[in-house]
Amino acid sequence: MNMEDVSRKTEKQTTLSTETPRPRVPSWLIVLSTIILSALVALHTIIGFGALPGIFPKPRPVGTESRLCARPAIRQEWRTLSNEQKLEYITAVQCLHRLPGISHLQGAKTRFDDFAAVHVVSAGAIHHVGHFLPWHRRFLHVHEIALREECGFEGALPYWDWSLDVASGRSLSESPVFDPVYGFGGNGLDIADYNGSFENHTLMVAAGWVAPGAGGGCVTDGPFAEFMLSVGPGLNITDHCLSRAINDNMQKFLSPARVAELMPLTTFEEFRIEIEGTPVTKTFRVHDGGHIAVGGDMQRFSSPNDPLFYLHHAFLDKIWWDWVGMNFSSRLEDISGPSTVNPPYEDVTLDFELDMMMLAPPVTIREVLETPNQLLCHIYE
Ligand SMILES: [Cu+2]
Repeated sequence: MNMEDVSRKTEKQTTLSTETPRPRVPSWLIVLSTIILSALVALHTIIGFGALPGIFPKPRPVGTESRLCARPAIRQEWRTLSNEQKLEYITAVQCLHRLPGISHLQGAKTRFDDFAAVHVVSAGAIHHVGHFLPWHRRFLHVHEIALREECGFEGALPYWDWSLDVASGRSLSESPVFDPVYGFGGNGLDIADYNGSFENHTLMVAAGWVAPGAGGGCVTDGPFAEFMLSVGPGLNITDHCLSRAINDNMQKFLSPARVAELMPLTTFEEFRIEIEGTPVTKTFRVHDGGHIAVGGDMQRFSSPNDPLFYLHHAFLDKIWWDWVGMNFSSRLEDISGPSTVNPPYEDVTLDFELDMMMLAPPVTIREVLETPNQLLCHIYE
């Protein structure tokens, strides 16, 4: 093919392409499409961003894109981790327990104790208040940072979805979190006349609440057998072993239905009360239910003495984040509740500071609203 042929062919193609008739879109179709699109956008705005997830991605409030981190850590349910990942987490917790404490709070000998000590000292100010969930979110994050920076942990904090154990129909003690090798060990030694962490099980049964679980003594198997602690139990400062009293009578407060019924609550005020439980509610809810189901140290102000504290609270934190995700536009910045346990009450605001004492600098509630932001940088699987 010579140059003339090429130019003639090109010219022909050009001529052909300009001569091909363009499909004409009828004007009535353009008008109809515009109306349908506008209606969808309006509907989406009115009924919430979570309502049409398949059509629109979850939006972020204007200006927050730069607040989101690029590669958030993925917090997984304990049973979805590989055995290797489980051992990495357990090893990191044991490492924290070997490092000397820095808080100088009463009784805190190790870095692990530091966290229990701050929780004990803060306990009267961080429960049954508006910042209950934000404070614990930040507390878990600071603990996760310590595991990473001081113990070389490269994973993400796992969580324990106890509703899966309830749904299985088996005893809680058969949960993978209580595995003696790839878990946190099982129940405490059975104490015959154990009357509960508060010596009040007899009263609780009489009041028609729940019968106590067996155990009550030291955890005897697994990586935390004879795990020595110095803060607690409760407000005491005593060298003691990690204790548990696993209580299957608490299962009814930890079922999938109890998690599901939190989701439709429309205000943060209802949500925070319903997730936390007694004494504001008359019977247990998922927060106090999980603490009492494990029992022993986990049931007291010194509950971070049990490594399961972090997995239990991580699941509560996931439930809060899931709840926000149900209606992102109205729930993300919804915060309420008293800022103190005792009067005169003032409602917390987004500028309320979450005090971690010497563990970490304070941050505001606003800074922990989104788990995948630059500060927290995690999501839940
Ligand atoms: Cu707490």
